[in-house]
Amino acid sequence: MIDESHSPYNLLSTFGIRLLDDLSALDDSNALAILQIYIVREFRKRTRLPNFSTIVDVAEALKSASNVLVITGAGISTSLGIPDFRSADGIYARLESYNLSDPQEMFDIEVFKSDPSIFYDFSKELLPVERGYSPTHAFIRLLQDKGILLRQYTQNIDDIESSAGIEEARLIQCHGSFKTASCMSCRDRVRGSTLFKDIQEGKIPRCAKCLARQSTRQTSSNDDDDDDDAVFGVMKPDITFFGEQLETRFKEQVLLDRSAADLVLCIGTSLRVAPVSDLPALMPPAVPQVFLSREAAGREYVFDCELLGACDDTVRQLARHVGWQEEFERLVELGKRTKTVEKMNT
Ligand code: CNA
Repeated sequence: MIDESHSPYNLLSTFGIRLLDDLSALDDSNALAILQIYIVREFRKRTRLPNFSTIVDVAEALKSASNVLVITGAGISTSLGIPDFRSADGIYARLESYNLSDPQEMFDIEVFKSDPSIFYDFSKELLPVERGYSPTHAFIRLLQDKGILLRQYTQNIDDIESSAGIEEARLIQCHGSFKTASCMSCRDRVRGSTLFKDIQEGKIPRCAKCLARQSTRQTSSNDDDDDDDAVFGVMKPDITFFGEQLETRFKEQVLLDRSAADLVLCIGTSLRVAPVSDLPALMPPAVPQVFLSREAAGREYVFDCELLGACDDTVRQLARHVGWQEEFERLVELGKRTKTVEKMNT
């Protein structure tokens, strides 16, 4: 395809992918999209590595690793009281109480534009209000302290990684985060925490600059076009909604990291949300891949080792096996104290 001797469409038939008659007149970009899905699916047919299946194997790999790639999801924050989406007590189980029929509506940019209160109604549950961090965050921080954290790709928007001290350069917040927020009208960007009080009180946070401009305009003339716009001056946390582009660093960094990673740890995620769910499949086959979560991944994929259970317990066991127990517990305590200090200040 690079030297243009094969079109995506021809490659589809070369790989034996038979399309429905309706799809026989695909243009190149659509054919490429389908080809991409099949290539990823092919990669996903990974063969388990020999002699790598137990927690001891993972511990040994950690001892010799220099570039650990960590993929995380909502499960690493549930012990802090932030619900995930898909667990039995997760946010999706309570959709009706938010008057929603489809979970995707929660993060749909068009839904937000027509009624931001829907998003603000449930998002108060996801706020990182007490900036502590979980033992799993502590473990990832320990990897960084040991100089072996290549990158953490987090799907989480709670920005607890920052509280745990994960350096910006080591962290890709694939779906953005509550760290900053921008005005839907003038794009002015502020610290996300400045919105938290309004969100907790059930108010829609507004942009001070736009409100000031609006009131000046209203006093000078009665003309007020902005009233028709449901999101005029509404602040939106810089998290990626369906219909918006993913963090730009994501794609570039994945390509660099895929050749450097020597161990992949996938923690506290159902692995159902693309493109993050495709990350393990993009790694070279010889790199050991470990899945640490409460239940099996939501998509069929061969990990070398699956350590199912509460991830805080699993990483504690891992730290013990590697001989990092003391340093790990010190960071865990620090995580708890951060929370206490915050509580004392409020
Ligand atoms: P998900 O689909 O809700 O899956 C979470 C997974 O974690 C489930 O399979 C659970 O079984 C597992 N899990 C829950 N608690 C634990 C625990 N203590 N130990 C081990 N495993 C546990 O969430 P994903 O992250 O996979 O999906 C990606 C979505 C979720 C992203 O778009 C996020 O923005 C979104 N989300 C983020 C947060 C947050 O930032 N804390 C909270 C809720 C949802």
